[in-house]
Amino acid sequence: MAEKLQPEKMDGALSAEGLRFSVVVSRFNGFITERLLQGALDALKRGGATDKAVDVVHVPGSFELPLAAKKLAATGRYDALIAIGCVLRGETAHYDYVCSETARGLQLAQMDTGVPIMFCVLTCDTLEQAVDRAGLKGGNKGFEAGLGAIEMGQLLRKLRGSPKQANTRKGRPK
Ligand code: INI
Repeated sequence: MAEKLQPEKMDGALSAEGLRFSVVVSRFNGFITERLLQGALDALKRGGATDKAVDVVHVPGSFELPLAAKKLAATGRYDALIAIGCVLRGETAHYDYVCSETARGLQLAQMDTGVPIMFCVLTCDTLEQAVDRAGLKGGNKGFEAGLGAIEMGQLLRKLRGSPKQANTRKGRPK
């Protein structure tokens, strides 16, 4: 039987040491977004981030997240960003516009700048669904986004061939 292929594997370590982060937070539905922010900061701290390595920026609503995130990412100061918002369905189509443009704008921002931006925008039908995801039954999506930011920040350093993540095998990042 042929030997199994053993491909090189690559991923980002879950260590925030030496990385810089920015968290952009929507004030709209702040009851939820502030809890997501606490979850994100908890993950960054547990990962080894220091106070100085993390900036927090507030914007009025989720719709404003993409522009602020893009400007922050373009400074070149950050390894990863976390965008936090909470959109709750109302009686009109407003919800759909805010959700789709926020998602589209954040994706464009990370693709344009090359800086990972975690999508921590809850899009819920009810407040109960949002509460569940901000520290109750569904965990805390901010915490998950914090872990994602660390992993993607490390992975991007590897992909850029940062000297800090020096290669130990010829020609390929470890
Ligand atoms: N912004 C939110 O972040 N969540 C919402 O649920 C929401 N609703 O329902 O209206 C919301 N609207 C504000 C929007 O993000 C902008 O701040 C506003 O339209 C000004 O541009």
